[in-house]
Amino acid sequence: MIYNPELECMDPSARKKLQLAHLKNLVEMVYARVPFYRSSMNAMGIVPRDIRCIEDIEKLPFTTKDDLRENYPHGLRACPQERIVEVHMSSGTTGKPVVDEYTMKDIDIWREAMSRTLAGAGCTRDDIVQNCYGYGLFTGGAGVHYGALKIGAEVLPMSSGNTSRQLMVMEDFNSTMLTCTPSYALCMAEEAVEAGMDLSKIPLNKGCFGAEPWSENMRKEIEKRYSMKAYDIYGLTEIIGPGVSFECEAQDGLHVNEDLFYPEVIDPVTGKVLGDGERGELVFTTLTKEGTPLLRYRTRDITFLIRKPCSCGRTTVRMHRLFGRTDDMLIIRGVNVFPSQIEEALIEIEGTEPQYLIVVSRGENHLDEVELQVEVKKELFTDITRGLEALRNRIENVMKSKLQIQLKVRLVEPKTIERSIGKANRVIDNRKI
Ligand code: DLL
Repeated sequence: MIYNPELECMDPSARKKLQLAHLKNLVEMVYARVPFYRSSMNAMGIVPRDIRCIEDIEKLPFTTKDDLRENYPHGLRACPQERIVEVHMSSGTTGKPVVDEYTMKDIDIWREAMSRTLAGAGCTRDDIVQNCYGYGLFTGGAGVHYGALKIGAEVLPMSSGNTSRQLMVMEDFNSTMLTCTPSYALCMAEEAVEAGMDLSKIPLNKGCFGAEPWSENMRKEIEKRYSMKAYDIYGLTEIIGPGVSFECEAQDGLHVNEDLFYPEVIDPVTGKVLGDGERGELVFTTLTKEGTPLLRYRTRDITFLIRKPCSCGRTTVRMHRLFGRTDDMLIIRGVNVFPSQIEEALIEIEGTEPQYLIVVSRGENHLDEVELQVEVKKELFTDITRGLEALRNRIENVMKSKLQIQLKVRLVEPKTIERSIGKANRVIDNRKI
Protein backbone atom coordinates (compact mmCIF):
# COMPACT_ATOMS: atom_id res chain seq x y z
CA MET A 1 0.00 0.00 0.00
CA ILE A 2 1.25 3.49 -0.87
CA TYR A 3 0.55 5.79 2.07
CA ASN A 4 0.97 9.14 0.29
CA PRO A 5 0.70 8.61 -3.49
CA GLU A 6 0.79 12.34 -4.16
CA LEU A 7 4.30 12.68 -2.76
CA GLU A 8 5.64 9.15 -3.19
CA CYS A 9 4.60 8.79 -6.84
CA MET A 10 5.11 12.39 -7.95
CA ASP A 11 6.82 13.28 -11.18
CA PRO A 12 10.58 13.42 -10.41
CA SER A 13 11.03 16.84 -12.00
CA ALA A 14 8.22 18.28 -9.85
CA ARG A 15 9.86 16.67 -6.83
CA LYS A 16 13.15 18.35 -7.71
CA LYS A 17 11.41 21.74 -7.61
CA LEU A 18 9.94 20.93 -4.23
CA GLN A 19 13.34 19.83 -2.92
CA LEU A 20 14.93 23.06 -4.15
CA ALA A 21 12.29 25.21 -2.45
CA HIS A 22 12.87 23.30 0.81
CA LEU A 23 16.64 23.50 0.46
CA LYS A 24 16.60 27.27 -0.05
CA ASN A 25 14.50 27.75 3.10
CA LEU A 26 16.72 25.41 5.05
CA VAL A 27 19.96 27.11 4.08
CA GLU A 28 18.58 30.55 4.88
CA MET A 29 17.32 29.33 8.23
CA VAL A 30 20.53 27.63 9.40
CA TYR A 31 22.70 30.51 8.11
CA ALA A 32 20.64 32.97 10.13
CA ARG A 33 20.23 30.88 13.27
CA VAL A 34 23.09 28.40 13.74
CA PRO A 35 26.56 29.93 14.25
CA PHE A 36 28.22 26.61 13.35
CA TYR A 37 26.65 26.61 9.86
CA ARG A 38 27.21 30.33 9.31
CA SER A 39 30.91 29.98 9.99
CA SER A 40 31.35 26.78 7.98
CA MET A 41 29.54 28.36 5.00
CA ASN A 42 31.54 31.56 5.39
CA ALA A 43 34.74 29.53 5.41
CA MET A 44 33.74 28.12 2.01
CA GLY A 45 32.67 31.53 0.69
CA ILE A 46 29.02 30.47 0.32
CA VAL A 47 25.92 32.52 1.14
CA PRO A 48 22.28 31.33 0.94
CA ARG A 49 21.59 33.07 -2.40
CA ASP A 50 24.27 30.85 -4.05
CA ILE A 51 21.74 27.98 -3.93
CA ARG A 52 19.89 28.31 -7.26
CA CYS A 53 19.31 24.71 -8.35
CA ILE A 54 19.24 21.45 -6.39
CA GLU A 55 22.70 20.48 -7.68
CA ASP A 56 24.07 23.57 -5.87
CA ILE A 57 23.79 21.46 -2.72
CA GLU A 58 27.29 20.26 -3.63
CA LYS A 59 28.64 23.73 -2.78
CA LEU A 60 27.55 23.32 0.84
CA PRO A 61 29.85 22.01 3.59
CA PHE A 62 29.50 18.51 4.99
CA THR A 63 28.52 17.92 8.61
CA THR A 64 30.16 15.03 10.48
CA LYS A 65 29.53 13.07 13.65
CA ASP A 66 32.46 14.93 15.24
CA ASP A 67 30.74 18.25 14.49
CA LEU A 68 27.67 16.97 16.32
CA ARG A 69 29.73 15.83 19.28
CA GLU A 70 31.62 19.12 19.46
CA ASN A 71 28.32 20.99 19.52
CA TYR A 72 26.76 18.72 22.15
CA PRO A 73 24.14 19.14 23.54
CA HIS A 74 22.35 22.12 21.93
CA GLY A 75 24.88 23.79 19.61
CA LEU A 76 23.08 22.82 16.38
CA ARG A 77 19.59 23.73 17.53
CA ALA A 78 17.94 26.06 15.04
CA CYS A 79 14.92 27.20 17.08
CA PRO A 80 14.21 28.46 20.60
CA GLN A 81 14.09 25.83 23.35
CA GLU A 82 10.38 26.37 24.01
CA ARG A 83 9.53 24.96 20.58
CA ILE A 84 11.27 21.63 21.33
CA VAL A 85 8.83 18.89 22.40
CA GLU A 86 10.94 15.70 22.37
CA VAL A 87 14.56 14.57 22.36
CA HIS A 88 16.26 11.36 21.26
CA MET A 89 19.90 10.33 21.42
CA SER A 90 22.14 7.57 20.23
CA SER A 91 25.20 6.77 22.24
CA GLY A 92 27.44 4.81 19.89
CA THR A 93 30.43 3.27 21.58
CA THR A 94 32.63 6.26 22.37
CA GLY A 95 32.30 9.94 23.18
CA LYS A 96 29.24 12.10 23.69
CA PRO A 97 25.93 10.93 22.28
CA VAL A 98 24.44 12.50 19.17
CA VAL A 99 21.25 14.39 19.86
CA ASP A 100 18.10 14.99 17.83
CA GLU A 101 15.71 17.65 19.16
CA TYR A 102 12.22 17.67 17.64
CA THR A 103 9.65 20.44 17.32
CA MET A 104 6.00 19.44 16.90
CA LYS A 105 6.44 19.87 13.16
CA ASP A 106 9.42 17.48 13.25
CA ILE A 107 7.29 14.90 15.04
CA ASP A 108 4.69 15.33 12.27
CA ILE A 109 7.40 14.73 9.67
CA TRP A 110 8.46 11.61 11.54
CA ARG A 111 4.87 10.32 11.74
CA GLU A 112 4.50 10.86 8.01
CA ALA A 113 7.82 9.17 7.18
CA MET A 114 7.02 6.20 9.42
CA SER A 115 3.46 5.84 8.08
CA ARG A 116 4.92 5.53 4.59
CA THR A 117 7.48 3.03 5.93
CA LEU A 118 5.00 0.74 7.68
CA ALA A 119 2.51 1.00 4.82
CA GLY A 120 5.32 -0.05 2.46
CA ALA A 121 5.37 -3.35 4.35
CA GLY A 122 1.60 -3.64 4.03
CA CYS A 123 0.52 -2.23 7.42
CA THR A 124 -3.10 -1.01 7.56
CA ARG A 125 -5.52 0.00 10.31
CA ASP A 126 -6.45 -3.68 10.67
CA ASP A 127 -2.98 -4.63 11.90
CA ILE A 128 -1.82 -5.38 15.42
CA VAL A 129 1.78 -4.20 15.58
CA GLN A 130 4.02 -5.79 18.19
CA ASN A 131 6.70 -3.14 18.57
CA CYS A 132 9.79 -4.62 20.19
CA TYR A 133 12.22 -1.83 19.36
CA GLY A 134 13.48 -0.17 22.52
CA TYR A 135 11.40 2.74 23.86
CA GLY A 136 13.38 5.56 25.47
CA LEU A 137 16.18 7.67 24.05
CA PHE A 138 16.60 5.19 21.16
CA THR A 139 14.44 6.23 18.20
CA GLY A 140 13.20 2.76 17.20
CA GLY A 141 10.32 2.39 19.69
CA ALA A 142 8.91 5.91 19.32
CA GLY A 143 9.31 6.00 15.53
CA VAL A 144 7.30 2.84 14.87
CA HIS A 145 4.78 3.89 17.50
CA TYR A 146 4.11 7.25 15.81
CA GLY A 147 3.75 5.70 12.37
CA ALA A 148 1.44 2.91 13.50
CA LEU A 149 -0.83 5.37 15.33
CA LYS A 150 -1.09 7.61 12.29
CA ILE A 151 -2.08 4.63 10.14
CA GLY A 152 -4.63 3.69 12.78
CA ALA A 153 -3.18 0.27 13.55
CA GLU A 154 -3.21 -1.15 17.08
CA VAL A 155 0.21 -0.91 18.76
CA LEU A 156 1.57 -3.21 21.44
CA PRO A 157 4.36 -1.02 22.90
CA MET A 158 6.48 -3.92 24.13
CA SER A 159 9.96 -2.38 23.93
CA SER A 160 12.81 -4.91 23.72
CA GLY A 161 13.63 -7.81 26.02
CA ASN A 162 11.64 -10.14 28.27
CA THR A 163 11.31 -12.65 25.47
CA SER A 164 8.92 -15.05 27.20
CA ARG A 165 6.48 -12.19 27.73
CA GLN A 166 6.89 -11.15 24.07
CA LEU A 167 5.92 -14.65 22.98
CA MET A 168 2.96 -14.81 25.33
CA VAL A 169 1.62 -11.48 24.04
CA MET A 170 2.26 -12.50 20.43
CA GLU A 171 0.08 -15.56 20.97
CA ASP A 172 -2.63 -14.03 23.15
CA PHE A 173 -3.08 -10.77 21.24
CA ASN A 174 -2.77 -12.25 17.73
CA SER A 175 -0.05 -9.87 16.59
CA THR A 176 0.00 -9.51 12.81
CA MET A 177 3.13 -7.39 12.41
CA LEU A 178 6.50 -7.51 14.19
CA THR A 179 9.00 -4.67 14.50
CA CYS A 180 12.43 -5.17 16.08
CA THR A 181 16.09 -5.64 15.16
CA PRO A 182 16.63 -8.66 12.88
CA SER A 183 18.88 -10.28 15.48
CA TYR A 184 16.16 -10.01 18.12
CA ALA A 185 13.61 -11.47 15.70
CA LEU A 186 15.80 -14.57 15.39
CA CYS A 187 16.38 -14.70 19.13
CA MET A 188 12.62 -14.70 19.75
CA ALA A 189 12.05 -17.37 17.09
CA GLU A 190 14.61 -19.56 18.78
CA GLU A 191 12.96 -19.23 22.18
CA ALA A 192 9.58 -19.92 20.63
CA VAL A 193 10.82 -23.26 19.32
CA GLU A 194 12.29 -24.12 22.71
CA ALA A 195 9.01 -23.28 24.37
CA GLY A 196 7.24 -25.62 21.96
CA MET A 197 5.36 -22.77 20.28
CA ASP A 198 4.40 -23.13 16.62
CA LEU A 199 5.09 -19.71 15.08
CA SER A 200 3.29 -20.62 11.87
CA LYS A 201 0.00 -20.72 13.85
CA ILE A 202 0.38 -17.05 14.88
CA PRO A 203 -1.20 -14.58 12.44
CA LEU A 204 2.07 -12.60 12.12
CA ASN A 205 2.52 -12.08 8.39
CA LYS A 206 4.97 -9.19 8.07
CA GLY A 207 7.68 -7.36 9.94
CA CYS A 208 9.92 -4.29 9.61
CA PHE A 209 13.49 -4.93 10.64
CA GLY A 210 16.47 -2.60 10.80
CA ALA A 211 18.79 -0.57 13.04
CA GLU A 212 21.67 -2.97 12.34
CA PRO A 213 23.24 -4.62 9.29
CA TRP A 214 21.61 -7.86 8.11
CA SER A 215 21.94 -9.92 4.98
CA GLU A 216 19.58 -11.24 2.33
CA ASN A 217 20.05 -14.73 3.73
CA MET A 218 19.14 -13.58 7.21
CA ARG A 219 15.94 -12.19 5.69
CA LYS A 220 15.14 -15.62 4.23
CA GLU A 221 15.79 -17.21 7.61
CA ILE A 222 13.40 -14.82 9.41
CA GLU A 223 10.76 -15.26 6.70
CA LYS A 224 11.03 -19.04 6.99
CA ARG A 225 10.93 -19.21 10.78
CA TYR A 226 7.90 -16.94 11.14
CA SER A 227 6.20 -17.65 7.78
CA MET A 228 6.11 -13.90 7.15
CA LYS A 229 7.48 -11.24 4.81
CA ALA A 230 10.45 -9.40 6.33
CA TYR A 231 11.13 -5.82 5.20
CA ASP A 232 14.26 -3.75 5.67
CA ILE A 233 13.85 -0.28 7.20
CA TYR A 234 16.61 2.26 7.61
CA GLY A 235 17.21 5.44 9.53
CA LEU A 236 19.47 7.17 12.01
CA THR A 237 18.95 9.36 15.04
CA GLU A 238 20.70 12.37 13.55
CA ILE A 239 18.31 12.53 10.57
CA ILE A 240 15.01 11.59 12.33
CA GLY A 241 15.30 7.95 13.48
CA PRO A 242 13.67 5.11 11.48
CA GLY A 243 11.68 6.35 8.46
CA VAL A 244 14.49 7.66 6.28
CA SER A 245 14.04 4.81 3.79
CA PHE A 246 12.11 1.56 3.56
CA GLU A 247 11.38 -1.44 1.36
CA CYS A 248 8.14 -1.95 -0.53
CA GLU A 249 6.59 -5.27 -1.59
CA ALA A 250 9.20 -5.59 -4.38
CA GLN A 251 11.93 -5.91 -1.69
CA ASP A 252 14.36 -4.49 -4.21
CA GLY A 253 16.12 -1.56 -2.54
CA LEU A 254 14.86 0.94 0.02
CA HIS A 255 12.72 3.91 -1.09
CA VAL A 256 14.13 7.14 0.33
CA ASN A 257 11.58 9.65 1.62
CA GLU A 258 13.44 12.13 -0.53
CA ASP A 259 10.98 15.02 -0.29
CA LEU A 260 12.00 15.05 3.39
CA PHE A 261 15.60 13.76 3.39
CA TYR A 262 17.81 14.54 0.41
CA PRO A 263 20.31 11.74 -0.30
CA GLU A 264 23.73 11.89 -1.95
CA VAL A 265 26.45 9.25 -2.21
CA ILE A 266 30.04 10.46 -2.02
CA ASP A 267 33.53 9.07 -2.29
CA PRO A 268 34.45 8.83 1.42
CA VAL A 269 38.04 9.84 0.72
CA THR A 270 37.69 12.74 -1.73
CA GLY A 271 34.16 13.86 -0.83
CA LYS A 272 33.26 13.91 -4.53
CA VAL A 273 29.60 13.19 -5.34
CA LEU A 274 29.22 9.82 -7.11
CA GLY A 275 26.74 8.83 -9.82
CA ASP A 276 23.77 6.49 -9.41
CA GLY A 277 24.91 2.90 -9.01
CA GLU A 278 28.31 3.91 -7.65
CA ARG A 279 29.01 2.64 -4.19
CA GLY A 280 30.11 5.13 -1.54
CA GLU A 281 29.15 6.92 1.69
CA LEU A 282 25.58 8.01 2.11
CA VAL A 283 24.97 11.69 2.94
CA PHE A 284 21.65 13.25 3.96
CA THR A 285 20.27 16.77 4.19
CA THR A 286 17.08 17.15 6.26
CA LEU A 287 14.97 19.30 3.96
CA THR A 288 12.14 20.28 6.28
CA LYS A 289 13.26 19.77 9.88
CA GLU A 290 13.24 22.66 12.36
CA GLY A 291 14.76 21.51 15.68
CA THR A 292 18.17 20.20 14.64
CA PRO A 293 18.27 20.34 10.84
CA LEU A 294 21.40 18.97 9.19
CA LEU A 295 23.23 19.97 6.04
CA ARG A 296 24.93 17.15 4.12
CA TYR A 297 25.40 14.84 7.06
CA ARG A 298 27.96 12.08 6.47
CA THR A 299 26.32 8.89 7.75
CA ARG A 300 29.36 6.58 7.27
CA ASP A 301 26.89 4.04 5.83
CA ILE A 302 27.84 2.46 2.51
CA THR A 303 25.42 1.94 -0.35
CA PHE A 304 24.52 3.17 -3.83
CA LEU A 305 21.45 4.91 -5.25
CA ILE A 306 19.06 3.35 -7.77
CA ARG A 307 16.94 5.62 -9.94
CA LYS A 308 15.31 3.11 -12.29
CA PRO A 309 11.52 2.85 -11.79
CA CYS A 310 10.23 0.39 -9.19
CA SER A 311 7.38 -2.02 -9.95
CA CYS A 312 5.42 -0.64 -6.96
CA GLY A 313 4.77 2.70 -8.67
CA ARG A 314 6.71 4.90 -6.25
CA THR A 315 9.04 7.27 -8.08
CA THR A 316 11.36 7.94 -5.17
CA VAL A 317 15.04 7.10 -5.47
CA ARG A 318 16.04 3.82 -3.82
CA MET A 319 19.17 2.88 -1.90
CA HIS A 320 20.62 -0.62 -2.01
CA ARG A 321 20.46 -2.39 1.35
CA LEU A 322 23.50 -1.25 3.33
CA PHE A 323 26.82 -2.95 2.65
CA GLY A 324 28.16 -1.84 6.02
CA ARG A 325 29.70 1.27 7.53
CA THR A 326 33.00 2.94 6.74
CA ASP A 327 33.90 2.37 10.39
CA ASP A 328 32.64 -1.27 10.49
CA MET A 329 34.76 -2.44 7.63
CA LEU A 330 37.44 -4.85 8.74
CA ILE A 331 40.72 -4.79 6.91
CA ILE A 332 42.11 -8.29 7.23
CA ARG A 333 45.63 -8.56 5.85
CA GLY A 334 44.73 -5.77 3.49
CA VAL A 335 41.45 -7.26 2.30
CA ASN A 336 38.31 -5.25 3.02
CA VAL A 337 35.56 -7.33 4.59
CA PHE A 338 32.20 -6.36 6.04
CA PRO A 339 30.66 -8.54 8.75
CA SER A 340 27.50 -8.73 6.63
CA GLN A 341 29.46 -10.53 3.86
CA ILE A 342 30.57 -13.15 6.34
CA GLU A 343 26.96 -13.52 7.51
CA GLU A 344 25.68 -13.83 3.95
CA ALA A 345 28.10 -16.66 3.19
CA LEU A 346 27.59 -18.40 6.51
CA ILE A 347 23.82 -18.66 6.48
CA GLU A 348 23.93 -20.59 3.21
CA ILE A 349 25.86 -23.38 4.88
CA GLU A 350 23.65 -26.19 6.11
CA GLY A 351 24.13 -27.20 9.74
CA THR A 352 24.89 -23.73 11.15
CA GLU A 353 22.71 -21.37 13.15
CA PRO A 354 22.66 -17.67 12.09
CA GLN A 355 24.64 -16.81 15.22
CA TYR A 356 28.28 -15.88 14.90
CA LEU A 357 31.06 -13.77 16.34
CA ILE A 358 34.12 -12.49 14.50
CA VAL A 359 37.21 -12.17 16.68
CA VAL A 360 40.16 -10.38 15.09
CA SER A 361 43.63 -10.34 16.59
CA ARG A 362 47.21 -9.77 15.52
CA GLY A 363 49.36 -12.88 15.72
CA GLU A 364 53.00 -13.16 16.84
CA ASN A 365 54.09 -12.84 13.23
CA HIS A 366 52.24 -9.45 13.16
CA LEU A 367 49.70 -10.80 10.73
CA ASP A 368 45.97 -10.45 11.28
CA GLU A 369 44.16 -13.54 12.42
CA VAL A 370 40.44 -14.05 12.38
CA GLU A 371 38.53 -16.55 14.39
CA LEU A 372 34.96 -17.04 13.31
CA GLN A 373 32.86 -18.58 16.05
CA VAL A 374 29.81 -20.26 14.61
CA GLU A 375 26.96 -21.95 16.38
CA VAL A 376 26.11 -25.39 15.14
CA LYS A 377 22.64 -26.89 15.00
CA LYS A 378 21.79 -29.04 18.03
CA GLU A 379 21.36 -32.23 15.99
CA LEU A 380 24.85 -31.84 14.57
CA PHE A 381 26.63 -31.09 17.79
CA THR A 382 25.72 -34.42 19.26
CA ASP A 383 26.85 -36.11 16.03
CA ILE A 384 30.23 -37.78 15.58
CA THR A 385 33.21 -35.44 15.52
CA ARG A 386 33.98 -36.27 11.91
CA GLY A 387 30.81 -34.46 10.78
CA LEU A 388 31.86 -31.38 12.69
CA GLU A 389 35.35 -31.45 11.25
CA ALA A 390 33.91 -31.58 7.73
CA LEU A 391 31.60 -28.65 8.49
CA ARG A 392 34.48 -26.60 9.88
CA ASN A 393 36.54 -27.19 6.73
CA ARG A 394 33.57 -26.36 4.57
CA ILE A 395 33.03 -22.98 6.23
CA GLU A 396 36.74 -22.14 5.98
CA ASN A 397 36.76 -23.03 2.28
CA VAL A 398 33.63 -21.03 1.52
CA MET A 399 35.07 -17.94 3.25
CA LYS A 400 38.33 -18.36 1.39
CA SER A 401 36.68 -18.60 -2.00
CA LYS A 402 33.95 -15.99 -1.49
CA LEU A 403 35.80 -13.37 0.56
CA GLN A 404 39.46 -14.11 -0.15
CA ILE A 405 40.26 -14.35 3.53
CA GLN A 406 41.73 -17.21 5.46
CA LEU A 407 40.06 -17.58 8.80
CA LYS A 408 39.90 -20.15 11.55
CA VAL A 409 36.48 -21.47 12.33
CA ARG A 410 35.54 -22.53 15.84
CA LEU A 411 32.27 -24.39 16.04
CA VAL A 412 30.49 -23.74 19.28
CA GLU A 413 27.50 -25.32 20.96
CA PRO A 414 24.02 -23.92 20.39
CA LYS A 415 23.19 -20.91 22.62
CA THR A 416 26.82 -20.08 23.48
CA ILE A 417 26.98 -16.78 21.59
CA GLU A 418 25.36 -13.97 23.50
CA ARG A 419 21.92 -12.98 22.16
CA SER A 420 20.99 -9.33 21.83
CA ILE A 421 17.65 -7.69 22.40
CA GLY A 422 18.73 -4.59 20.47
CA LYS A 423 21.64 -4.12 18.09
CA ALA A 424 23.83 -7.22 17.91
CA ASN A 425 27.60 -6.92 18.32
CA ARG A 426 29.18 -9.28 15.81
CA VAL A 427 32.83 -8.23 16.00
CA ILE A 428 35.54 -8.19 18.66
CA ASP A 429 38.66 -6.53 17.34
CA ASN A 430 41.59 -7.17 19.68
CA ARG A 431 44.20 -5.65 17.39
CA LYS A 432 46.08 -2.82 18.99
CA ILE A 433 47.01 -0.78 15.99
O1 DLL B 1 19.06 2.55 14.44
C1 DLL B 1 17.26 4.01 13.79
C2 DLL B 1 16.42 2.83 13.43
C3 DLL B 1 15.58 2.28 14.36
C4 DLL B 1 16.48 2.30 12.16
C5 DLL B 1 14.78 1.20 14.04
C6 DLL B 1 15.68 1.21 11.79
C7 DLL B 1 14.84 0.68 12.74
P1 DLL B 1 20.77 4.83 15.35
O2 DLL B 1 20.75 4.11 16.64
O3 DLL B 1 21.17 6.26 15.34
O4 DLL B 1 19.35 4.80 14.68
O5 DLL B 1 21.72 4.01 14.38
C8 DLL B 1 21.84 4.37 13.03
O6 DLL B 1 22.25 2.07 12.40
O7 DLL B 1 23.70 4.76 10.55
C9 DLL B 1 23.25 2.35 10.29
O8 DLL B 1 24.64 2.18 10.42
C10 DLL B 1 22.54 1.38 11.19
N1 DLL B 1 21.28 0.96 10.55
C11 DLL B 1 20.04 1.48 10.71
N2 DLL B 1 19.14 0.82 9.93
C12 DLL B 1 19.85 -0.13 9.25
C13 DLL B 1 19.52 -1.13 8.29
C14 DLL B 1 18.63 3.69 14.34
N3 DLL B 1 18.28 -1.31 7.85
C15 DLL B 1 22.76 3.41 12.31
N4 DLL B 1 20.53 -1.89 7.80
C16 DLL B 1 22.81 3.71 10.84
C17 DLL B 1 21.80 -1.73 8.22
C18 DLL B 1 21.21 -0.04 9.65
N5 DLL B 1 22.17 -0.83 9.14
